[in-house]
Amino acid sequence: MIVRQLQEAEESGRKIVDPKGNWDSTRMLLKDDNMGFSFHITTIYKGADFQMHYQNHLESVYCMSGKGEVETLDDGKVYPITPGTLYILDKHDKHVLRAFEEMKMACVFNPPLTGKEVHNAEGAYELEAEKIEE
Ligand code: 9YT
Repeated sequence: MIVRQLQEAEESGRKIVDPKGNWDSTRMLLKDDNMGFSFHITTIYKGADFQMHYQNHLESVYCMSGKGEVETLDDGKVYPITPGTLYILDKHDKHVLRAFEEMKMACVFNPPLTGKEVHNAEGAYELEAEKIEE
């Protein structure tokens, strides 16, 4: 069994900060743990308003705290996000995320991230990013 603590994960280099300033993500469980998914605790900063399109991954996002909304761009639907909301990008949906307050999210990716992914120009993660060395 593997046990990790959020604070220790942050301090050991697992916390990745978005170069565009919208979020940070502590990748607590990654591809080399061999679970078939990765698990991250993500903070979306207040006022963030940005587009993503995970062409190479499926992602589910559970809101633990804060308030915002997610808009799917193909149909223009807007879904409020409050604590307890789970949104599931089951169709690689192109979407915009907006944070009216800082939001704390638990995120799962399939296939798992390798470590240091940040968004490319399309708002996607490449499949083989650099690993986090501990
Ligand atoms: C909700 C979302 O996708 N935020 C961007 C960061 C991502 N969750 C990650 O890399 O953990």
